[in-house]
Amino acid sequence: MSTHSPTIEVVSGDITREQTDAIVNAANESLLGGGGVDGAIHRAAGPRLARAGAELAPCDPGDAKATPAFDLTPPIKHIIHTVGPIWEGGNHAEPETLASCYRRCLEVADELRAETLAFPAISTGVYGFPADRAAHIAVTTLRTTPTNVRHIRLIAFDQRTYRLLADELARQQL
Ligand code: AR6
Repeated sequence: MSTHSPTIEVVSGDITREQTDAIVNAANESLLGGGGVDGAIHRAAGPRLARAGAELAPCDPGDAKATPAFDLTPPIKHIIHTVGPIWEGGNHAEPETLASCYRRCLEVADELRAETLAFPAISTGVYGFPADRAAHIAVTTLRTTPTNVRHIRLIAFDQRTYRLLADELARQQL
C-alpha cells in the first residue's frame, strides 16, 4: 500500500486552526480531554468529542484512535488521538513509545484515507519528554514509516519547539 514519502513542513501556530484532513491530539488514556493541546482541541471541537472519546477509551500509550472533528472550524474531518509516554528519565521505553505514537497515527490516517495531517509535539508539554529528543524521534519516524499520507505539518506552539523541529528536519534532509 505504501507508495511514497510524505512531504514534511514545520509551522508555528495553533493546531486547532489547521485545515488538514486530520489533526493529531496529544491526549491521555481517558480520551476525555485535559490541559495543553488536548484542552484546546476539546474546547474547539465541543462536548461531543469527550463523549466520542469515552466510547473508544482507554487508549494505551503509543496507540492512536480516531474520532470525528465535530465543531472544529475550519471544518476538518478527523481527530486522531494518541497517548504519548510520560517521561520518567528515558529508561522506561519512552523513546519507543513516542515513535509508536507517530507510526500509529500514520496507520490510522491511512485507514481514514487522510492525505494531509497535522501533529503537535507529542509528550513535550505536561508529559515532560525532552523536546530535542522528541523532535529527532518525530522527524525520523515520520520520514521512515511507509504511508499514503502526502503531506505532514508539524505544528510548533512555541519558538523553541519550532527551532528544534526545523533544525532536525533540515539535518535529515541534507
Ligand atoms: N496547538 C499546537 N500545539 C500546542 C497547543 C495548540 N493549541 N497547545 C499546546 N501545544 P501537551 P503532552 C503544545 O502538554 O506533553 C494533557 O493534559 C505544547 O506547547 O499539550 O503530550 C493531556 O490530557 C507542547 O509543545 O501534551 C495529557 O494528560 C505540545 O503541544 C497530557 O496533557 C504538547 O504538550 C499530555 O501531555
